[in-house]
Amino acid sequence: MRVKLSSRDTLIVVDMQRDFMPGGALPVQEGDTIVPKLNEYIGLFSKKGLPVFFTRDWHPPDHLSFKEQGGLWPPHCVQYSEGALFHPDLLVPQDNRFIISKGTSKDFDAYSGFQGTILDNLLKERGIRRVFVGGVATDYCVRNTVLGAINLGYQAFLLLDGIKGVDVKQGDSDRAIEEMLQMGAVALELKDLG
Ligand code: VGL
Ligand code: ZN
Repeated sequence: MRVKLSSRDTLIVVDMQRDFMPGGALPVQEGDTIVPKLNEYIGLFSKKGLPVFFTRDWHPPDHLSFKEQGGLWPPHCVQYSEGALFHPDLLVPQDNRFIISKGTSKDFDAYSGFQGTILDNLLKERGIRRVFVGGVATDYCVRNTVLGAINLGYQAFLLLDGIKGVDVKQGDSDRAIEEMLQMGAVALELKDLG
């Protein structure tokens, strides 16, 4: 497949933060291995003058998703902590890039970059119609961001060579990919993009 990028396209890089990388608080196995590929996507979109959005988990220390508060996860991506920083090798351009913090209040979690954020507004005011999504985790925040985009009327492309999942249950990531495709997402790899 060949997809030609246009001015109505954007890249959304989901949650490429230290805590989601090997050695972090909530590691995604091999999560760091997609950094070079994501950097290529980022370079491509940037070179074409297209905006790049970076979502990040940005939790208060007593966030409801943490085990101590009865949630599912160990504490991760606490606001201003080292674990909340992006992977040190991730290419974050100086211009035309936006950082979207989510899960920022204690009583509300957000797996989707659209939940409780102004991401939809920022895309709409720029006339964006198609979103290209990569990052972690395939079965959580990537899945929810892709499905959220589709529900909001965007065409979503899933960057198959730029995602990694956690697989709390074996096969979760594969099932999430199937579900996204079923809901209308289109699977792509870097070589498909012009
Ligand atoms: C995520 C679990 C908890 C993710 C965020 O980015 O996929 N997963 N918080
Ligand atoms: Zn989280």
